[in-house]
Amino acid sequence: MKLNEIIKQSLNDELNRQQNHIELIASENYVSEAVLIANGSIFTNKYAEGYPNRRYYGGCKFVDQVETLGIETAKKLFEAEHVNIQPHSGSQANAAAYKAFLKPNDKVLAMDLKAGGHLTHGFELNFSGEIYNFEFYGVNKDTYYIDFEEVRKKALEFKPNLILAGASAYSREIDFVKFRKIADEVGAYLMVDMAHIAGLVAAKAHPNPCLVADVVTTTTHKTLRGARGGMILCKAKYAKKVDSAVFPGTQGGPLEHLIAGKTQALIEASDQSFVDYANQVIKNAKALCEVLIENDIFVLTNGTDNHLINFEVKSKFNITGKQAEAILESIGIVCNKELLPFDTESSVNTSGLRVGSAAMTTRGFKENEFKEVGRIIVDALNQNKDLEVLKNEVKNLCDKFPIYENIKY
Ligand code: DSN
Repeated sequence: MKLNEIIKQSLNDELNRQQNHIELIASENYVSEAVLIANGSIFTNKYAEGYPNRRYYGGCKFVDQVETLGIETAKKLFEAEHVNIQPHSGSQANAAAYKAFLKPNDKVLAMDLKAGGHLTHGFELNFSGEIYNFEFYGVNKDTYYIDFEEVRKKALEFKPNLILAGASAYSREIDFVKFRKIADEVGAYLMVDMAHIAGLVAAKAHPNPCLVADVVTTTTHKTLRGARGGMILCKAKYAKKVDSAVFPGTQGGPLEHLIAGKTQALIEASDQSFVDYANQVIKNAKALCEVLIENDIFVLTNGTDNHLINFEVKSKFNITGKQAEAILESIGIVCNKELLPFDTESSVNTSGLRVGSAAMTTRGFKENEFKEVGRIIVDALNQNKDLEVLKNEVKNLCDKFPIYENIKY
């Protein structure tokens, strides 16, 4: 069978889109061609319910080899005692982690979605908010850093069964040891969702939550630059309950082709070149941040320690985050509107943007390119320069840093 024409055309269009845009969505990246090969491999055909060497299907010898390699590579990379590499996504990883450590209606203290948390951290319309009893901490109104006084106060009052650290939109190093101390003080489990920063953790460019948390969840496709999916890392004493919560608790057959893609990425992340990459990601985010701050844009926390920057557009440019996202997309820069802590706009409009440096660092951008991107963003949002001129500048930058030269559908 030939590839359907519409699918073929869409894949080529998407390839062109990815080549000709500056990708600043903080949760996105460009995987290696090797990861793409693994993702699209013949493991797609294989059922393998269960775990390596204890499956509910025959013919699992080769998927066992790869899944075991992925688990062992992740254990070493993250200094974790046990790893489950089967969750289909970060949400699935969180669902399984909750199931392993909590009963329905148990209490969880997590970061508020409005302060930078995630849907699966207790949002009322999400399964997490429906099944468990969530209370939230936020960030300090002056500094926009996590307010540990509030975390401790709420923990003492609420007496959660589990405290959850980790965020989708937080640009500063997270002090997991402080969270551990508070969890110990109130007798709660500590869970960390390191989805955004997993690549930085792997490269030791961010403190490692696996050293202090009871359980750590992550996606594998953000800064970690692997196949789309999830992973759970935990202490050995929790291995059985975590594995049971993934299968049969919340999932059936694992996606072994994506497990191969995750494994390939974990091997790539074990190389010195990935350490260099992760450090460059941080340098690049700082470079972009500097340009925004120099141009009097309100950057939350006044900087960044990781790959991510949240900034306000409403007061400086008199537009919403939604409008800013559209203007930037019209010149070839892709990012997302962001509801900021204490935002007075709706979640549809928002006052800000979230940008990240992981993807363009993979393409080879260094500080100078990120400074240029910062200047283009400011010019575009100021709306005092011809957008066609800026669009050409974006295109020229993209042309200098090609992607997937060997791929055509
Ligand atoms: N939606 C992802 C993000 O963009 O941060 C998190 O799952």
